[in-house]
Amino acid sequence: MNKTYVIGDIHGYHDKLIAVLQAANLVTEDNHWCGDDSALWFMGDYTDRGPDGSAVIELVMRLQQEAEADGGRVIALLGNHDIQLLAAHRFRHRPSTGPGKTFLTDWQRNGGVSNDLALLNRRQIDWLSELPLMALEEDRLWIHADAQLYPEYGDSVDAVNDTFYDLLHSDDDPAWDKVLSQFSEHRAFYQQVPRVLDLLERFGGQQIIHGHTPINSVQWKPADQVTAPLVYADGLCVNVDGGMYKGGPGFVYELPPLHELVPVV
Ligand SMILES: [Mn+2]
Repeated sequence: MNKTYVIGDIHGYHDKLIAVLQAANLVTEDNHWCGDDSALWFMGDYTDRGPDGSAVIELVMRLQQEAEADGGRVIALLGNHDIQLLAAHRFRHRPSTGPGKTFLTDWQRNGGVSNDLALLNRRQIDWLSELPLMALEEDRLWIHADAQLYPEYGDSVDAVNDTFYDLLHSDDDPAWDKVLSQFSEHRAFYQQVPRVLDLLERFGGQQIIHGHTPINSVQWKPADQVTAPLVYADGLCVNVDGGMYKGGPGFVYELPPLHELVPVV
């Protein structure tokens, strides 16, 4: 049976990413796909904060092609930092409502690394601008953030993704600005089971997989001890953000069949 793996927010930590992918036998010693027909999910936030976001983008793009050629799949979701990077590139000194007062300064204050912006090229921009904001697969709802913005942008996964595709190909900087501020929300699903059920009812799926909020900031334990996902909200939510930028090694999580996680009601 095909296996499904997921890895949380990378934030420029290319070497940590390589290490966990090699340990999971998904890439070879020289960093080529060897996951056969497995599926590997990336939850967004490829750049900012860490040293080499541009290399992370390049690696994910390449693995996507290699996996596809090998009967596997690499699925990459869009994260808010990816939108922030695109906004910094596109709008620069245009005013924002963020703390930095411009899109460029907001990005810098959120950990933007100048080299990532300098290296951002047409190929990367096109790739990032086409990433889905959410997905519904294997009866799971895959989203970057534990935040509440999603229903505002459509009634279905496809509708939301279409809205974001249009947004990221638009010059509507107030709309970009609004999205970025909405993504500053975290922990919207903690101890909020009814809210989680509402989201699942609207978009489908029995369980939410997300990143965006480092597990150590929820569990209050040292990031270097985080090597497994946080399953919470009665098993309805799985946080896979290992907090690489907080000092965590990161982890690759092989998703068990759904029935092993969700209590039968
Ligand atoms: Mn995020």
